[in-house]
Amino acid sequence: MNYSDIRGLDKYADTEIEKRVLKAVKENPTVEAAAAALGYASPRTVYSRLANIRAKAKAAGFDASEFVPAGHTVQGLSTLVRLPEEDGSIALQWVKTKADAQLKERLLEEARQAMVENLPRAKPVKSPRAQPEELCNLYILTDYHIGMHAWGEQTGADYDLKIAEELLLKWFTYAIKKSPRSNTCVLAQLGDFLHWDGILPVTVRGGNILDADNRFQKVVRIAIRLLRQIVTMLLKKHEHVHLIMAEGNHDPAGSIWLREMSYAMYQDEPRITVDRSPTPYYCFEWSDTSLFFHHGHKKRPNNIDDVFAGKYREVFGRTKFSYAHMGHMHHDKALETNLMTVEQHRTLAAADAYADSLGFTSGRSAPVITYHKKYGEVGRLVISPEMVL
Ligand SMILES: [Mn+2]
Repeated sequence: MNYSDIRGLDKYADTEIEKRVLKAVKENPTVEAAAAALGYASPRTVYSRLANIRAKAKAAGFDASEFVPAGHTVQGLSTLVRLPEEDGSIALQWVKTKADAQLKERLLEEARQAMVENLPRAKPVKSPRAQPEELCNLYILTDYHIGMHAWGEQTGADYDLKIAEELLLKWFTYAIKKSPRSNTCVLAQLGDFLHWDGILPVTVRGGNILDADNRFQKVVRIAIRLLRQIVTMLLKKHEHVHLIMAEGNHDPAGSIWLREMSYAMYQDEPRITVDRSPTPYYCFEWSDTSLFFHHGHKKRPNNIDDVFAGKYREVFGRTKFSYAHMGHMHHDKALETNLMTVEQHRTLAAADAYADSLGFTSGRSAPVITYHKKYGEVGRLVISPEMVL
């Protein structure tokens, strides 16, 4: 006898001895073992107690078919009845079932529906009123290092998950409000959005321990929450939002799921495009203006112009103004080569103990740069944390 034979019988065992017998049958592999555990000389006493319980269950309308698993139907019952000269009672009953094909299909469909329901697809946001067609705002966000921990006493400014979340939302609120109206915008997240790239807070290449705040799942949750809010805010100002989630040296894997997640999340929003390029060199074309992006971990500002011109030969060839944007070093640098203007940007994030120990003291800010279809860069707004906090 196995456990399933006595399922549902507990509520009909109403004497102490019957409860003990049911418990022993549940806990032992055979009725003989249950009898031995109860101190009975023979299993007959156990059978007899079970028969009494079943008789009570039957009188109360107990129905074995209630044990039919989901997606199955009853195919037959097999009953072991005691001899009439014993007491003629039911000793054992098997409920034989088979899979119900239709029901199974329905259950699978329900499961599928449930899974689809849970996929977080953003709802389309109402379009803003007509914006200047010829302008495109570029929001630069680089080396934000979500999950980094900095102790102000040591580094000059505190930084943790809470500060990072508050600062970025305030920065974008301000930047969106103060920047010129424009039809299109590019959100260029230039890499190192996440401070580390897996369960252990260590650098990807060297395995050096990073100052972290603190659980990776919290970092991921806040990163997603921030991006969704920022994108919704951008959609209220701009007709078209283009997203770049660049690879950084701190988040080579993290940036992959950031790109793919953004793409899946906004599939139903025709006003958003997402750069899913797996190469760490990105490009956006705005009529006569071409914009190029790279974190800065593979190429430095002084030797990157030919990489962009070569990799995006056609875009480069048909545009008149070319600008490359980079991060990684956390401080400002700009140079103009024969091919394009190359700019390395500051970050909004505070310095960590590592940067402090090496004597890096970069200023903190991020720009919104406005490009005209015919004239290239026509405006720039630089916003520091002090301006928004
Ligand atoms: Mn970096």
